[in-house]
Amino acid sequence: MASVERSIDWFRDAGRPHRDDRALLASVLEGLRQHPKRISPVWFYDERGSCLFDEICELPEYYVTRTELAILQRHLPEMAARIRSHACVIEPGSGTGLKTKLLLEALDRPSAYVPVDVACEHLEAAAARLRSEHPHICVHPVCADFTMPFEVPDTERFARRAIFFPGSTIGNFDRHEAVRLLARLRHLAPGGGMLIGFDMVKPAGVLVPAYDDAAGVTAAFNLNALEHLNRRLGTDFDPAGFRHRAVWNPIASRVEMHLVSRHRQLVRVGDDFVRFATDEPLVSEYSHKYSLESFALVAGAAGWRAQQTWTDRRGWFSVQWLMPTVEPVTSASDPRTLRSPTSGPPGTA
Ligand code: AVI
Repeated sequence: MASVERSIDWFRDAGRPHRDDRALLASVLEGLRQHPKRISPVWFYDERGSCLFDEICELPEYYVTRTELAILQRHLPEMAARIRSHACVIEPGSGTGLKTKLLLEALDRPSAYVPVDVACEHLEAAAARLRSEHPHICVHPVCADFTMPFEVPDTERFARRAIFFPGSTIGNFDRHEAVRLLARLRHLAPGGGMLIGFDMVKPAGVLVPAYDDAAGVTAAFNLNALEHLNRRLGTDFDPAGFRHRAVWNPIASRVEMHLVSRHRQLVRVGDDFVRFATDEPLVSEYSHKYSLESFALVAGAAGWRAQQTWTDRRGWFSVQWLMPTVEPVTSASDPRTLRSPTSGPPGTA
């Protein structure tokens, strides 16, 4: 449980510019003292990292974005029928990109759109754009960390709510975090549903290149986290002293992104030093892949049940319309029911 608390803290801390830097440093240092060493994937997303992520979404090897988009384009009328008319759409992580635009256009007279994101300026700018494109929809951006409790504007108190959570963002949380997050979102939409996209298990020969592309964009994205840390917290990581690695961990059912130390080195983190051995990995991201059954367990533990499932022909990605169950099917804190190893693969733990 402690590791769950810690890693949700990571998401929260790194996104908050007003957090005092010492607390942020302490949180980074805590991750660097784990075995294996870890940093939060939030460190990917500075200005450059966000551009690199956009590039990743266009890569031939990164099937995730285009597969989900194709499912949405094919089945949007059915999805819109599930969401029904006059809905208030809440989007954690506020992708104000193509998927959001397509969904809002497919819906019958949506009453409001509530994007939720910690990047406040970016959020306001995107909201202004959306308002001018869709003057009939009330856009209420909420500047908040969606992994923490947040309020939907009071004006939307009585609207039927639908959560839109695409992109397999849920895969970047371990199973216990995912249950906690989905349970929190369930309370946000009492009686409403959630349209969620998640990536599915597939051969390692497809998964690994998706996270280790030939053009080296994902490698640059991964290494950029170190530049971001240096700039934001004054650490002295030498990005040239690390190499990118993506591995498929079949036991935990996830792709892991590592930054592997090329040689023995010491890195200054605040007033402390962190020692890296040659070939020692620093884990920068987990991207969990689900089967329909394993996702049903996670969703069920959070009090959701799939009412409709859409997948592509290869079964690589799934979009589901979830509705709340009366009671969560399992206890979120019971590791036996979830069967979710959270430690690294043999050799890295
Ligand atoms: C944002 N998230 C769903 C991406 C993923 O596939 O886990 C992040 C990413 N990491 C490397 N490539 C893409």
